[in-house]
Amino acid sequence: MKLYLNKTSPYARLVMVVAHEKALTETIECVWTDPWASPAELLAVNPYAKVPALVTDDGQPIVESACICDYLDETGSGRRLFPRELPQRLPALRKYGLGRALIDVAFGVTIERRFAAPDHKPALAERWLAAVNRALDVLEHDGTLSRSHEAPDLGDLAIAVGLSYAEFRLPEVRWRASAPRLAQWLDRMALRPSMRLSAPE
Ligand SMILES: N[C@@H](CCC(=O)N[C@@H](CS)C(=O)NCC(=O)O)C(=O)O
Repeated sequence: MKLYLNKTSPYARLVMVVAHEKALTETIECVWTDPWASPAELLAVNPYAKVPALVTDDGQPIVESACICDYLDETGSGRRLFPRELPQRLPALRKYGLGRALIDVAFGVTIERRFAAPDHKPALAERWLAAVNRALDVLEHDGTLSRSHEAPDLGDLAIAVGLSYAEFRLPEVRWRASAPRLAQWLDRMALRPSMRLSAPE
């Protein structure tokens, strides 16, 4: 398989975390790509010029991190990260939604700031920053997270990627003091090889 990715994309990181958890990294050729330069090789795989994008061994392109994670969960070995059946699927689904949306708003703030014209009031960035703060509060009070670092599902992994991306790109949020349980959980999650080996340098 070929995976188009870059070092700082939280979406690409989530895919790499899943690849590690499913023991698939040896089968993946990483193609380090700057999506913003819209290189022809990426466009041939993903018309949206985004990373991550995957090409399977039989040449099928898969775009969108959620779809790529699903494919890797299906084809890799070990525990299922996104359980198929209820009732186990429900908490995973709930956390996956929260984690993916955290990635979306934290990435949205970063990108709006990066591309905003100098005289532009970053109204969406402010809105999304407020959403990040509300989400941190919800996650701090989510009792189901406490032991999940031992056998995380896809929802836990998405939340961990979202939190560490927010910490990396939005250091002004300083959430650790107001969400100490969540901070402790993230520190435990960060010890997993999948998180360590996919961390941006
Ligand atoms: N919904 C997509 C988002 C992917 C995405 O926005 N990737 C960013 C890098 S973090 C990108 O390639 N942006 C280039 C662009 O939007 O033109 C996914 O889940 O894969």
